[in-house]
Amino acid sequence: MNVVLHVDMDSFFASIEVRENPDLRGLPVVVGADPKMGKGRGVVTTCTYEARRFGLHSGMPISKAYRLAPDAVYLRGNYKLYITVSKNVMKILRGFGDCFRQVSIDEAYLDVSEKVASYHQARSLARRVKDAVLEEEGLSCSVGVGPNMLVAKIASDFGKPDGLTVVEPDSVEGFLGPLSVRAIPGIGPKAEKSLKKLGFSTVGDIAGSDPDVLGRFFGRWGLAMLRSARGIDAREVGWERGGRKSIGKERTFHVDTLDRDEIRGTLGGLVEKVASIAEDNMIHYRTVSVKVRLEDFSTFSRSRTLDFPTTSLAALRSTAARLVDEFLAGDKKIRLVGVRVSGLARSVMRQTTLEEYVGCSAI
Ligand code: TTP
Ligand code: MG
Repeated sequence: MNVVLHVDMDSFFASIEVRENPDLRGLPVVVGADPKMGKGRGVVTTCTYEARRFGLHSGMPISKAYRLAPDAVYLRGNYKLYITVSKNVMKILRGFGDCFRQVSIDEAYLDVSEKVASYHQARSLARRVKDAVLEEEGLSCSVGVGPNMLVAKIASDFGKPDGLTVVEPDSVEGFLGPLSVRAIPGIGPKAEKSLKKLGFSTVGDIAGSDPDVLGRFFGRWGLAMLRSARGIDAREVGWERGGRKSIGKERTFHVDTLDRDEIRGTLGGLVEKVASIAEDNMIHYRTVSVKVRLEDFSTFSRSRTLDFPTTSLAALRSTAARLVDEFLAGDKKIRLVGVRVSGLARSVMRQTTLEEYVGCSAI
C-alpha cells in the first residue's frame, strides 16, 4: 500500500509574522513591497487568510492590494527568519516519513507506506504531524494524504488553511472529479481558458475525455494532463535522495506457461509500468534487461545496452520483446518474467528524443 503525505504551511511568511507579534492575530497581514499609500511598486509576497477575504493574493500588485485593503498591516518581511523557520519545520517533518522530499520553502512530501497499515492510521499520523508543527513552531499547516504525490498535493490544497484531507485509493476519482481543472498542478489561467473552450471545466471532464482530443490540442502535455486528471502519478518521494540504480517490475504467472502471447502480453504490461515510473521521475535509461524464470526455477537474464539514453516507450518495448523472444523457443514452461532498466540519468525536463537529450546527468 502506497501512502504519501503532502505538507504545506499556511500563509507561511505571514503566519510567522503573526507568531512573532501576537497583536496581529486575526488581522489582515500582508508581506511584500511597501504600498506607499497606494503608490508603491512591487507585489504581495503572501498574506494571511484574513487578507485573502479582501481578494488579496500572492503576486498581486501592492498598489491594487492597498486599494482593496487599505487598513491591512503591510510588512516588508524578514527572510532570514523565514529560512530558519523553514529549516526547523523541515526537520520536524523529516522525522515522520520513511522518505522525505522538500519541494519549496514551505512544502514537503513524506512517504509513510512502511509506517502505516491503513489510511485510518495515515490520518492519525497526519494529525500527529500537524500537532508537532503547531507545538514546536507555533504554526499551522495543511496536510493531504493520498496514494501518490499528485493526489496528496491536491488534497493538501483542498483543505487549506489548517486542513487534513485523506483520499483513499478507492475515492481518488470521486475526489478529483468535481474539482476545477486549476486543481491540477501546472494548469494555470491560460490552460484553464483553452480547456474551457473545449468544454472542460472540471477535472472529471478531462478524466473522461478522449486522449486523441487532448493530444491534438496540447500534444504530450495533454496526455500528461489526462494522467493527472485520472490521479495517476508514478513519481516516488524517495527518488531525490535514493540514488536508485535501476527500475524493474516482474510478474509470476498463475500457472507456468508456454503461451507466447500471454508471455509477450505480460511483459508488455510490465514495460509500460517501468516506462511510466521512468517518465514521471524524469529518468532516462540506457540498458534494458529481461529476466525469465523457468518452471524448474532456473533463472536467466539478458541485457542490451542502447547507443544512447532514452525514455522512448517504443525502444523499451521492442528491445524487451527481442530479449524475451530468445526464451520462447525452448520447451520448458515459464514461471516468471521481468523487465528492468538501468544506466539511469536524470533529465532536467521531460525529453524523448536524442536531439533533445541535453542536460542529462548521472544520478
Ligand atoms: P505558498 O505555499 O504558495 O503560499 P503560502 O504558504 O503563503 O499560503 P498557502 O496557505 O496558500 O500555502 O508559498 C510559501 C511561501 O513562499 C509564502 O509564504 C511566500 C513565499 N512565496 C513567494 O515568495 N513568492 C510567491 O510568488 C509565492 C506564491 C510564495
Ligand atoms: Mg504554503
